[in-house]
Amino acid sequence: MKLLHLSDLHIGKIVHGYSMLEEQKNVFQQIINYIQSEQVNAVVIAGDIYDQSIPRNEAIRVFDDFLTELAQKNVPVLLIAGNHDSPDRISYANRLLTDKQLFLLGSFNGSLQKVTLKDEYGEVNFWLLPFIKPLSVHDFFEEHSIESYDAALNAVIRTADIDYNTRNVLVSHQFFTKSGVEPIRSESELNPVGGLDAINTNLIEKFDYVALGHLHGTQKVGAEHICYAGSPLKYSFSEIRQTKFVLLVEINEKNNSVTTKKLALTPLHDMCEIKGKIEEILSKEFSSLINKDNYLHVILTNEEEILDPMEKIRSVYPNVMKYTPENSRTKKDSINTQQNSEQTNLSSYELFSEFFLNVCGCTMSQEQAKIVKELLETEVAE
Ligand SMILES: [Mn+2]
Repeated sequence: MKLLHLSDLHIGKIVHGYSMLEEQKNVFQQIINYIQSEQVNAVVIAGDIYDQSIPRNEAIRVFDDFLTELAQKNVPVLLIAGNHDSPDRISYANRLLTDKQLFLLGSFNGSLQKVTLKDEYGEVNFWLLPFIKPLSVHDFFEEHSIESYDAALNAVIRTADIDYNTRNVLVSHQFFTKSGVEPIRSESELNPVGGLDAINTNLIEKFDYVALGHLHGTQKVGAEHICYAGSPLKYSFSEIRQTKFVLLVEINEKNNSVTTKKLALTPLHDMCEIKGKIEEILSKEFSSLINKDNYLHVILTNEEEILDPMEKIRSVYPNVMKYTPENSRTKKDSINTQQNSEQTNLSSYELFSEFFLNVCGCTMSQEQAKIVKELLETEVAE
């Protein structure tokens, strides 16, 4: 059986003010082409369908078109909600859609959901697990104390009726790590604080394949058969050096190794970074070497302040998304902020007083101080 594993579509995402919808439509067409050329038997979408829990109308339409086209190709689709999705919206009409071989699971309802597909070697069980938090799982397992993501996954897997003598695929959208191995992370993932959400891969090693979503860089986690497909497009400048892929997974007889192959995706506009003084960057010599359609992050190294830098850059590079000054002043500032944040244990009032002093050059009057204190108190009360 050949699966196409994708994840983290983030349909409707806006990156630095630029809508990604046209990019997304284009990349979905590439995915449809792969389904045809590789004769794929099922498509697994491991969460973060939309970028927002209440997606914009245009985003819903783009997903509707994609899903309809998959259904018309008669390819079963196994899909779960990610942390960006609204579980109920993803589950909408899902009982009706199973007739079309579309298996959409938004909410966790107490146990892993099984969907069985068949190939020439027999049955393959797909276990669908939408994104879960310890608190949301806790209600279903009152006898256990579930305080961590690791404990939550443990309870879910342990209570599932999985026959490991048959072939099993887990579809999940959590942050899995192999102890001691640092994963590749991206800014667009919305990292939760610390490593509290990390789950050890020991819990899922017995599956024949684990189709993961959540991390935006394509990667294996501690084993050949536990994979993050990554997002189909670059969604932040931290991903500029990544190539984006969907994974073609081939599952044969039980215990015959599962193979994965990366199929590359090409964006309409690539995302890159250029660096230099503004006069260099705007020069013909420099700009003729750059694809001007690309989405750009421009790092300006001029020492002096530049008036309307974005406008100047845009006159040559229409798709500039962001610029950052980088000179002796900004380097000094960043050292200062680092030092400040190390010693910051100040109250909101103290922080504001400091801010006022920096901006106005004097301390607040008694009356001003009173207003700020009152405002801060109402803020807390709400
Ligand atoms: Mn994501």
